Amino acid sequence: MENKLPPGQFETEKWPVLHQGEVYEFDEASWSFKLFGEVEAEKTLTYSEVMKLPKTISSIDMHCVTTWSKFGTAFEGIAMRELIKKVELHPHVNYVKIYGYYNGDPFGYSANLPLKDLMGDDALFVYRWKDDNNEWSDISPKHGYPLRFIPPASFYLWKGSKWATGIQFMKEDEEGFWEELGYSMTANPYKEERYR
Ligand SMILES: Nc1nc2c(c(=O)[nH]1)N[C@H]1C(S)=C(S)[C@@H](COP(=O)(O)O)O[C@H]1N2
Ligand SMILES: [Mo]
Repeated sequence: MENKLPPGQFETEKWPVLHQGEVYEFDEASWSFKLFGEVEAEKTLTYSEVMKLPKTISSIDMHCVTTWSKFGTAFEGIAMRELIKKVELHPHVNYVKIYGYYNGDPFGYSANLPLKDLMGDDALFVYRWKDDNNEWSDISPKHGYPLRFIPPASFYLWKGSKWATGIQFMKEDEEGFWEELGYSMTANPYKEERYR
């Protein structure tokens, strides 16, 4: 399955830019990352607290529902499983919603995902990538700086919230930004789950 082009997709070498609304401009003083929902105690982390968490480097394939796929981009970031360690989850938490900025609203964008699929090295909140010159550089504001979720390749890239601001832990699945507009809850590119 890996490195195989999903149906209806074409391969691109460059990393295209796609989002709704304005590009968020990072301000460390007002930035924070919130862990909330079905947890014993909610937690809000500062930028430096997030950046002190253990790092993961991994190479991830990206599949955008607008039909481009980009294979094997190397990212550095913080794995979902590291962030989860900061809170105590209630029993039966099966889904998460990952939030990001939309036109100045820190919780204006969101995407829902099943938690069980996000425990590996390929579910990363990234801040750095190996760029077109094969050098490590910060991801650009347009790609979601200072922190941007990249989902595993078994999900279309709209599940990857840019300018990430928090994770809501949930017992039941719940629609995010694009899902409310008719896009797939499960979004597997290999099964071409674009709409529902
Ligand atoms: N905050 C936020 N994140 C977002 C979006 C958005 O509009 N706002 N668009 C999503 C969509 S539809 C896609 S395809 C990817 C594109 O990511 P890229 O521009 O880094 O390639 O970002 C996703 N994350
Ligand atoms: Mo998209």
